[in-house]
Amino acid sequence: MEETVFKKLITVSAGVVLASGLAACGSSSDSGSGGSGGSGDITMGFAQVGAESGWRTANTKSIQASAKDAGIKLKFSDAQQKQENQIKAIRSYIQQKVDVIAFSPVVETGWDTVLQEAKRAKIPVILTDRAVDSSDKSLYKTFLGSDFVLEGNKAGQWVVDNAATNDVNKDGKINVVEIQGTTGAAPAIDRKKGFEDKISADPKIKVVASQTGDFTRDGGKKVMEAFLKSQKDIDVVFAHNDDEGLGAIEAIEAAGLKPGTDIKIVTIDAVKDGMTALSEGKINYIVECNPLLGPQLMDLAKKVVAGEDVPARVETKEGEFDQEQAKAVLADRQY
Ligand code: GYE
Repeated sequence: MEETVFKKLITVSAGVVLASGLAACGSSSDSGSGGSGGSGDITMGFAQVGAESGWRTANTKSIQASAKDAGIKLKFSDAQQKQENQIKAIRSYIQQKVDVIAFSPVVETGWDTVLQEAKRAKIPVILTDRAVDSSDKSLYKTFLGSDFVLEGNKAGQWVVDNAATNDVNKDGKINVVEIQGTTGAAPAIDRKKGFEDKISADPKIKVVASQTGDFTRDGGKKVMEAFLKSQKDIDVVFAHNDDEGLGAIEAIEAAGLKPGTDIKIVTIDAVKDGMTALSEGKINYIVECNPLLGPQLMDLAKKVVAGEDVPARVETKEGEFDQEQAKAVLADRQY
């Protein structure tokens, strides 16, 4: 039901897209302040990555709900995973003279020009969820999000700690196939690195194939289908998010194998669908990545607009889950 509301929002916003000069570059929408937080004067332009995953949908809802609660007027756009759309959205927020711009950069590089434009217009920028790779740290006020290297570390450590059971084919080698997130995105780069850093401790563990699934279920399914054809002995799948892991499950089942048993699966995010698969034993381990960034983002926005100092980096707290832990928390999972 919540999903329907989300889809409607995207559809309803089509008219606004044309009106704000963002034609053919994703969708955007405006929403009134409505809240009672007393900051009704602040307008935030938020350039979202897209709606590629369960994580992203939960993140969008969190931002929209928290803006309302904080009394911040939100202009929201969905870039459909394209950097050019995000750049257009940010330029239109600059033109509209919003008070603060927040965005989750689809890839790490290529932002300096548009961020300089925001700086010249004296509009503060907050990076949420994903970082940019820029040497000029004055182009944004702060970063709010997760430590993706640590997430990759945790996934890698789990493969190492459970080497005996992860050697499904019992040949003394643990062959891992990796389904990467969006090429060039901070979480894809950092999770890959964090994972490799940990598995390098055990020479039995090797990544034998690695490809991008673009953080989508369909992408994960297609990549896994190809891996099942090209690789003989797959012991473990490391998927950079739950959705890709869920797509891999479909491919594994279609090949007549049992996910979680014939091939072990470790993913990152811990959204409800992923946690359900974990509780059913189809995924073996999930590292949490928290999408509920809205409340912290609105707090930071108020401070930045008021000219207050904020920390350069604000990290979210996260855990990890095995099957029993997933069963215990599933019923109360919001997203
Ligand atoms: O893990 C994935 C989403 O940037 C942390 O993006 C985010 C990632 C998340 O598509 O599901």
